[in-house]
Amino acid sequence: MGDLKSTFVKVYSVLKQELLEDPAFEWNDDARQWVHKMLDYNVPGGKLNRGLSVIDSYKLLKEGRELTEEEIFLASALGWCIEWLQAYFLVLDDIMDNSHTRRGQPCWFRLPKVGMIAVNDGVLLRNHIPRILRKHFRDKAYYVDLLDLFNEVEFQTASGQMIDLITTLEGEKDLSKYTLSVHRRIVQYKTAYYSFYLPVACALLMSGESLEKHIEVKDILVEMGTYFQVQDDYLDCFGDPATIGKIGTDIEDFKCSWLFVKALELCNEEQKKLLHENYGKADPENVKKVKALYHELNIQAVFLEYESKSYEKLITSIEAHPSKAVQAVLKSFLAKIYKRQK
Ligand code: DMA
Ligand code: MG
Ligand code: MG
Ligand code: MG
Repeated sequence: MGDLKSTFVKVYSVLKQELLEDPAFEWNDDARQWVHKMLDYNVPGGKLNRGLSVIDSYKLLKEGRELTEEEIFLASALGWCIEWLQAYFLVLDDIMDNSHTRRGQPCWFRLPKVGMIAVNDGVLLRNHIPRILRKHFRDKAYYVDLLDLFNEVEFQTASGQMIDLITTLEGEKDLSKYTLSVHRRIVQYKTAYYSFYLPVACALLMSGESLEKHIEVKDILVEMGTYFQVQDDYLDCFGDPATIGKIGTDIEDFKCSWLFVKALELCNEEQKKLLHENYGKADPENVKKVKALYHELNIQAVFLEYESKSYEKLITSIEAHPSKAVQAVLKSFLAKIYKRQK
């Protein structure tokens, strides 16, 4: 695994170099330096789970057959396209969520020299994806399907971000807007498709599979992605910022977080009043009161219960799948995130 990761990281340098020499632009030193720094700051610093999963999944789909160097390179390039997509969404997400840190450093837009240039950097990151695909996949039979896949998933993610953001407008007027079904819709779109379905779909396309034949796989991955975002909501409040690399802002931002939805379900009228008065405020005193109520309602235990139930359900659906290779892909993915602390 360590070896796979180092190969994967080497491919990043190749792709970066190609982008910095893209013949479609007349580069000068300033431009090249900016993009170089922007990429190093935003693309490779995460857990790389999504990117590595493309290679992992492709390997498992090949059922033990040794991969050629070209196959490893291509699977890695697709993995990096997902990491680029993620970087693009995160740079903009941090502006919209008014976040402070990401991956253990200030959010890109917080750097004094960057500010709102980060908006265009996000657009650039997004544009790098079709450039990478064009350079390395243009002559592949699955090129069009790949472009279509990235476009579809980007649209789903942006739509999820949109409902995540506009739900807070509704919620401020009316707390009854925050329900489990609204939460599910948000996280399915903003997180599950790009984080879980996309890596496996890339590996399937590379293996010559058609995606329409794998609807059950998609359903399981969307379920897994939903569980993953519930963990993200949990860690936003209860995670250790030093471990997760970011400081939570969901309470301040009035987010339709899983924790908040659960708290609303469990609280009495008096506690609901407290949530009304303190949720969605930037003052640390208000945030403290919300967190204290989460403790009082024992939300952590409710989460742990949810976590093991989700795991059991996922394992059951995975084991119902007819292909052992596909089962292995899905189980390996689940093992990476079960009970994660970051
Ligand atoms: C983020 O949801 C979703 C995308 C598409 C970036 P979030 O704001 O909860 O993520 P984070 O907690 O990492 O800011
Ligand atoms: Mg965010
Ligand atoms: Mg967000
Ligand atoms: Mg979050």
